[in-house]
Amino acid sequence: MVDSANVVTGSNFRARKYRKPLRPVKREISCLSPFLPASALPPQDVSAPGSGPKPPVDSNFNGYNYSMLKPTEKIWHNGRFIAWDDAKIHVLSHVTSYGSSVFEGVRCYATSSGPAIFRVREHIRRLLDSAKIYRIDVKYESAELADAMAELVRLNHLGSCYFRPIVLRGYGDVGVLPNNPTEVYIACWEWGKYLGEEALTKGVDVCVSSWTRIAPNTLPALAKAGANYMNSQLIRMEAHTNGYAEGIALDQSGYVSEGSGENVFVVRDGKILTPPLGASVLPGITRDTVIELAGSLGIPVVETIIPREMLYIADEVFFSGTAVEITPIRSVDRIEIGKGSRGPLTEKLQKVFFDIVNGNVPDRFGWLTPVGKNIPVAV
Ligand code: PPE
Repeated sequence: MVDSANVVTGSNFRARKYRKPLRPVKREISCLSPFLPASALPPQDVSAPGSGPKPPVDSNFNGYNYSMLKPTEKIWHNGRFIAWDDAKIHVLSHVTSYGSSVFEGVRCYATSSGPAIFRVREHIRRLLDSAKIYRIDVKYESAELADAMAELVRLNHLGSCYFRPIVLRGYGDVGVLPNNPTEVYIACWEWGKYLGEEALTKGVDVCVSSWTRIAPNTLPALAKAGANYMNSQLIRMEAHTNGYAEGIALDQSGYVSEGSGENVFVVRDGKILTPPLGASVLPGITRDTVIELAGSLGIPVVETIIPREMLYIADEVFFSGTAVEITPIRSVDRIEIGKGSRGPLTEKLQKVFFDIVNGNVPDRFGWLTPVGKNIPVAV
């Protein structure tokens, strides 16, 4: 059980020795609230995910499906397919001490004409952009990486899956200044619904995080780097500890940035708003997909700074991301959004999105790359 007095989430944390007994205070429960009534907390261990008792898998309360990783046969490593269990690195690899990795998350959908990878070109482009920002030299061409992904789906006999391409600085010298070989891995496995099965239809409860998103010119937000996810972990663990599915972080200026692993959209008066790339957000490929789809439906989308309180008064709020796809948000800091359920625009966007990725309608944007045939993938 969590001792609510020990949950330190806000800036008004008082050192233990000065702490007086708490007077009962009536306040909104949010990630920024330093004091939480015990009744508001989930009956579970608050240690890091992966350790200690795990919440029930079917629970949408904290919205995390812990039984996600099912090993497959093969992983691609530096141009070769190796066994799942052989995809290991040395503990003194540069990445373990210094967080020097860039990676991707990509989905392959089971369409009526076989498995197809969603926006593979854009994902590989972002991977190589992330590597370039960090001066990591990747010696593989985009087409080679895309072919490896298609081949992996075939070798692992998967209908649908999630890919994790990772570029990392490996084993060599020790020291911050890198003098280490680059290792490139691509793994894939079957992955369920990121925030729980019901998240897509019912929506999730989220909070505004007490943690600020990575500030400009600290860790570059346009790069999908492993190190950025230290900040994401703080956001996610805090949300989890306080009984929310996810946290939304504000940027350095206090404007809405993004979730620990998702972009954020707000709907108000028929218009869609999303933070600009300058608000420390990842240039999400699903974000771009939502913008394209909304445009094709004639719904105006504005990339603009969003004050925190706009979340509370929005008609709809939703997340986008490869893992979460398009997930409605039904409350923020326990304030109901709209009617407290999935909103009509969110549902409309989900419908066109899933119709395309599931192959129910023609792929008019050219977003799907079928893997069924053993042909080179053009990138
Ligand atoms: N912001 C962050 C911080 C982020 O990690 C993601 C993806 C997005 C936005 C959305 O980007 P895109 O997937 O291109 O639409 N998060 C990936 C990793 C999730 C994880 O838990 O690991 C993902 O969704 O695959």
